[in-house]
Amino acid sequence: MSDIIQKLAQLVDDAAKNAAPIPQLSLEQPDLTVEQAYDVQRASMARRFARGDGLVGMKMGLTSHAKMQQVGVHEPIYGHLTASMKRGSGDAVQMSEQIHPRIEPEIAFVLGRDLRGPTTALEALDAVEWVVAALEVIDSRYKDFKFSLADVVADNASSTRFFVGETRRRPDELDLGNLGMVMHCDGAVVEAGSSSAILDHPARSLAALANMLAKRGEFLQAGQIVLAGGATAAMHLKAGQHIRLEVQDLGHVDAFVQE
Ligand code: OOG
Ligand code: MG
Repeated sequence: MSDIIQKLAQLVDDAAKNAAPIPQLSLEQPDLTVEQAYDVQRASMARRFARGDGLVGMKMGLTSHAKMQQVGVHEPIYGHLTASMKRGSGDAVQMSEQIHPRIEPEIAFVLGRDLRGPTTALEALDAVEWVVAALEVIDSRYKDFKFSLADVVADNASSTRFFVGETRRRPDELDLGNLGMVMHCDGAVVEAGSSSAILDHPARSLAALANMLAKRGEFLQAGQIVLAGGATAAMHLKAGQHIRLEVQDLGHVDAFVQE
C-alpha cells in the first residue's frame, strides 16, 4: 500500500505544482479509505517540505452547510497550510498558478499555546491568542472541481492560498459565535453570513481539528494559524477582481486577482 500512497501523493503534488487538473483518484482507487487519503495528504505535504516550504498551520473545511452542499461532501475535513500559501491583506493571487480557483470567507485563529485533543470547544478557545478575518482560495486539483471525500482529503482539502487580515482580537473581545461576515467583489456584496454557520461556533471547528489530529498522535502548535472553514459558499475567481471580506469587529481583508 505504501507504494500506492506515494504514487497518489506525487499525482496530487504535481497537479498542484503545475496547476494541471487530474482525474479523481477514486476512479482508479475506489477502495481508498479516508484514513489512507490522509496518508496521501501527508506524503504530498512531505514532498513540498522537501522543496523548502514550511508548515504554518492547518485548515478545516466543510464545516458549514453551505460549503457541504456546494461540493456534495458532508463531513468536516482538514488540510495543511504552508508558508508559500500565505498572503497578507491587499496581496494578490495569480490565476496562472491556479486551475479553477474559488474564494471563501473564513475566521482564523492564531494559537498562543499548543493544543492537544481530546478537547472541547471551550478548552480549545483557551489556546487561542488571536482571532482574525481570513479569505481562503481553494483550487481542487480534480477536473471540474468534482471529488469524493477521500479525493478531497488526499488533495490537502483543496487548499491553495489564504489571506489574513491585520485586525487581531482576543476571543473574549468578540461575540465569536455570531459575527457578521460580508464578502464583496468589486464593491458588490456576493456572500453574506455569520460565523455561526461554522459548526454553530468556530471554536467547535478548532476543537474538532485537535480531536482529529489526536487520533494520529498529532497536535496543534503555539504560533500556528488555523482556518475554521468557509462560512458561505465559495465564489469563482477571475483576473481583475478585488475581493474584500468584512467581518464584524475584525475589520477587513482584501485579495486581488491577477492574470
Ligand atoms: C474543499 C475545501 C473546503 C472550506 O472552507 O469549507 C474548505 C472544497 O470546497 O474544495 O476549504
Ligand atoms: Mg476553506
